[in-house]
Amino acid sequence: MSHHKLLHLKIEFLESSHCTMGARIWFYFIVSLAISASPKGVSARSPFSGKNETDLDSGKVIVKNYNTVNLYRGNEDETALGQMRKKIESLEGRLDALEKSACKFDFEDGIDGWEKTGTVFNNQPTYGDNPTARNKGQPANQQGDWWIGGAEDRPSKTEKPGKVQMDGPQGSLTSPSFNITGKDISFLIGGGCDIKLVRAELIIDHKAVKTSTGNCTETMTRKHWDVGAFIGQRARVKLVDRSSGDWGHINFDDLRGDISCGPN
Ligand SMILES: [Ca+2]
Ligand SMILES: [Ca+2]
Repeated sequence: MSHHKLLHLKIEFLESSHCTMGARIWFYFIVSLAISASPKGVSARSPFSGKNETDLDSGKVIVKNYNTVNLYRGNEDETALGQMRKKIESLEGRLDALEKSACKFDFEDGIDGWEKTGTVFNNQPTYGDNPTARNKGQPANQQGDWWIGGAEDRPSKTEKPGKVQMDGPQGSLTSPSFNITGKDISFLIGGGCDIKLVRAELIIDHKAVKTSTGNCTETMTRKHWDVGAFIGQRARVKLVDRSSGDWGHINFDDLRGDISCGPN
């Protein structure tokens, strides 16, 4: 039974002229017990816990706390509002996470959204540690299972491990655009080391504002760009291969940092 109904019952019973004093006291005692035993009645804010509610000594029963029910309901409304607010915050958090996950540049789901020129990136991304599969002695150090290996030729799990296309093919691979939200962008980079020929570029307004290259080893290492000067701007990352000579390829994976992929 709700507190509201109990309170009404109590008032009606106590106001009845057929009710004896002893019966009134007992009734009050039973109703109070019922309320204090109910889950909500355990609360210190029970409508029957007010100090001026009853005056049993004088033989009168005065109900002064009827408004407390509304107050109690008000508290319940506040609790419901608080829960709603928490739900909204949780939904906002999930939306935020979703937006960031859409900005994942780790090639674990392929290279959809990246723009290709030339032929060098036609067989990308590369599955697994392909250099180790051919005993190169230079582990790819990729993030996850998939990465961009400019000289590799293993675009599926079923392809023969260790297969290469070598340094001949050239071209570029440009990421979808993203917002720069802070000062740090980082990525794994490996392969050639002639920055004039093979590199990663940060493109803003059609210009390369940052560049980076590998260390003439297949093993990728993490490098950082300080992009504090470009916060709030829209950017893309472009992988460039303009070489067919020795170490004429670039390896790349796991672009991350202070970026978001939502609209501006
Ligand atoms: Ca990866
Ligand atoms: Ca090449």
